[in-house]
Amino acid sequence: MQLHADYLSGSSESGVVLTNDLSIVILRYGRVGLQYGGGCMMAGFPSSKYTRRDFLARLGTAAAGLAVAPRVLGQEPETARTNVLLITVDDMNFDSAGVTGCKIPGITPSIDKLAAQGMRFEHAHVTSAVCQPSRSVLMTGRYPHRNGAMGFEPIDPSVPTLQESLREAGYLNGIMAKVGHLAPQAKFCWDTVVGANDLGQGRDPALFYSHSKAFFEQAKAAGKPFFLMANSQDPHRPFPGSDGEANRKAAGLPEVSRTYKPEEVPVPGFLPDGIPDIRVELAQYFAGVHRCDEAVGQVLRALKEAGLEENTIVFFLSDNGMSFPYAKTNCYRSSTATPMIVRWPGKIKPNTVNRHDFVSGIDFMPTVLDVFGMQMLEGMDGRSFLPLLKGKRQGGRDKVFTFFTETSAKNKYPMRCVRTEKFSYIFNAWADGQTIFRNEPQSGLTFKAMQTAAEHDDAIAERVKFFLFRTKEEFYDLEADPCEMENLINAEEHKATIQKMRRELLEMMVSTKDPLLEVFKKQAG
Ligand SMILES: [Ca+2]
Repeated sequence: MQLHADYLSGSSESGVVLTNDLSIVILRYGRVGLQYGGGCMMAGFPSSKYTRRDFLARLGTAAAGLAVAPRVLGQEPETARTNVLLITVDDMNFDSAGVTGCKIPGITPSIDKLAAQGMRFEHAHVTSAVCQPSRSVLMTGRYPHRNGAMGFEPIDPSVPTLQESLREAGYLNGIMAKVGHLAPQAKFCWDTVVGANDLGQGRDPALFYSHSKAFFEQAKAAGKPFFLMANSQDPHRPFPGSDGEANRKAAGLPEVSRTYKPEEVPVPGFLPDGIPDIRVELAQYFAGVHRCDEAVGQVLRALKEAGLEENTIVFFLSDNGMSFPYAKTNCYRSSTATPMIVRWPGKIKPNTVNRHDFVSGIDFMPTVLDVFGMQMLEGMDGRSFLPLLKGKRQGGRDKVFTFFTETSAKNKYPMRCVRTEKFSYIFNAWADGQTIFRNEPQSGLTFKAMQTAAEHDDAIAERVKFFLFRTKEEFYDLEADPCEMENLINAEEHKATIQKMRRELLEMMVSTKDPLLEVFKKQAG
């Protein structure tokens, strides 16, 4: 950093050896960490040769970024810095934490404690219920079709990322696990990368502690504010104790500290109860939930021990719902609802719950930019919910749009959804009566057990058949049917509401140039 400041002030000739290749200056400036994660091209600064005069002249384009981070120039006291810690968990359902309603005693003490220290949102949703699209939305503020990562693809290189803005402003960018789910890596400017292999397959709480502690100390030593994305890979499949996990044990997966009996765990309302194998698999899932909570707790412990708790805004969320039928990789409530918590000491009133405002994945990047007073970028679909964090009101927070396009195996099942507090409307472009839905949440015990039970239970048979084939449109009354079991798309009494929601979806698709627009116009209604 000193190198950078000296260079700007023109004093670099006195004792500091500098190259005139700007990209090298910037890369050196950012190269602080456990492992350098790849190059990051600053906007307007291609990696050709530049003189110091060129550098200063071109600095104008980046001046806003530097101006909002005067600490880069050493003009702001250490205590005034704000860091961002984003902790994500992988495939945890919104209601699997104690604070969000799970009745298993002590299932998520760390998440519960974080909620008691901050603000929790009851209507937070990710934008797409699968890893890479969900995470790419967070870091671009754009819907999947507007950032390029509709499935397991890299974002469009022309789309600006949050990490690029932060890099420009002098922040240290770090990531732990799930690294490949933000691509191409050069667009995400990681100064520090801790791969899943160094974190017990992204699931070892003790390694999350030691590596996050090292990152915080590195940021302090570098004199930089930071953005750290700490990603637990629990409770993603393979669940602890499952056959799938046994096959991967040699790869460094840690043991769980707690296991659950099938009779101890709740069965979500969208799955049938009374089937032994479903409870067996849910018990495995909840062992993963508890372990992800331990990872959350260890990262927060490291933050506190580093003395950075007061100056760090912490965001917590799950990147999508649980990997069971009718949740992950769909557009149901349990697909995208996420137990979002934000803690910011002295700024956010502790132990508050926002029960009505809808916030979603597209809002994360603009909110972080707003927290830092940084310039909003053009082209983002989301908007800052900082006013809500400060206890103020904000209009237009009555719905979210959610998306699904393709599986990790590249099978396309395009869906769109508009969701309010009272109703949800889902459009399944792929549902043609022939195409069969096949995806990861059907692996393991639960879906097989449903298929077996379907042989002698008509209600379960109907649920299995509907899941496999769906229908073009779905509509649910969430007050009467929060688990979205009864499709009311043909209900006369909801006709006006359904039309209104179709119109809202259409308007979003038109305004964002959704590639599914023409299909929707032809097939909906
Ligand atoms: Ca996930």
